[in-house]
Amino acid sequence: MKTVFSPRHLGHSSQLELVAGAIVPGFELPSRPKFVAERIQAVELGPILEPDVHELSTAAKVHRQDYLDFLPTVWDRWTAEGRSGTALPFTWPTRGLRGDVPPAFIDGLLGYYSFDAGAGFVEGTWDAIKSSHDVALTAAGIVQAGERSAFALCRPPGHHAGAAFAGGYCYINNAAVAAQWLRDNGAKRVSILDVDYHHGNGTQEIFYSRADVQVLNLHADPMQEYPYFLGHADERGSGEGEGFNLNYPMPFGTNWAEWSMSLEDACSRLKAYAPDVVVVSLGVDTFEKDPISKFKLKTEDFPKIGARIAALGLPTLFVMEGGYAVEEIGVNAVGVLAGFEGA
Ligand code: OKP
Ligand code: ZN
Repeated sequence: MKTVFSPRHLGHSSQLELVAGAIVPGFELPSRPKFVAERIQAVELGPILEPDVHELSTAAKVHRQDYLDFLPTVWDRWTAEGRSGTALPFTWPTRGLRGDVPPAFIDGLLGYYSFDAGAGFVEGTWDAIKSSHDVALTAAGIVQAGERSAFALCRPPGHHAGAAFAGGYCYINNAAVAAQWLRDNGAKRVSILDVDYHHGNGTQEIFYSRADVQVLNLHADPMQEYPYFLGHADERGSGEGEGFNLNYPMPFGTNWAEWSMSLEDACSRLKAYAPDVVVVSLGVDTFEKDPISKFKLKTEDFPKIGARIAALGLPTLFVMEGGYAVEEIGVNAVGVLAGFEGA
């Protein structure tokens, strides 16, 4: 399996986050993909390629143009106010406030174009976002060209990013852009299977009223876990998209025996949809030792995920999402890929 990866993610660093009332270093560390790349080399999964540069025209079909125009301007707007550090929002247009008028000033714009304070900007953030997007589209091109699978080693991740908002470490929804590109380049139907511990609220929002992209999400119950305000089982799509969004919320403590039952159901629903290609939002934060998650999957379980997906017998694009047990992220993520290849 070919991997696509860009070192340009490294400029996105020094993130901070608010955890239990304290501001601490962010968990989404620049070192994460290095452990994955090292493991790919150690097990000889296949070559690691640099991405081609892609235009944002496909991204503009799943994101709002004004949002895409805003992202590259954040750091300049921030420094124009004499600021340094990390650009972060602190006010959001929630119930009772107007969400239809973008303010003119940077602090207001950051709130308007986000749903939480989990996606800050430093000088290198936009370049990292763009490189992650390019990684996803380059890997999609490998699958479209006829290979059975490819791995987009994206950083930053994407599945919390919606049509016009960042949040939860995500800015551009890499898996959504890849799915849209695959639709535009021969695939009649695409399934997105999101196995990250957190609900992919952005992916759900983007495709919620569409029948041409099926979205299946396995995740911690939003009654207990981030992102809290989406991901319930009764969210099944709307209009033409009715029935094409499926959520599998699971309680804290879920282990392989329980998690794999959701995977089995999702795979049978996916099979019935008969897509031309599968996009896997591959988070490995379901791991028992993940520092921000509360599921109980073990290292030995990850190859079984890959093997189950391989049994679908469909072209498959893996897109990296979460996973914060930095030392083990390589073994676990590559475990899924090796399991897919039958290694
Ligand atoms: C991104 B992905 C407060 C907790 C918020 C945000 C988690 C984002 C996960 N600091 N945590 O789905 O792995
Ligand atoms: Zn996650």
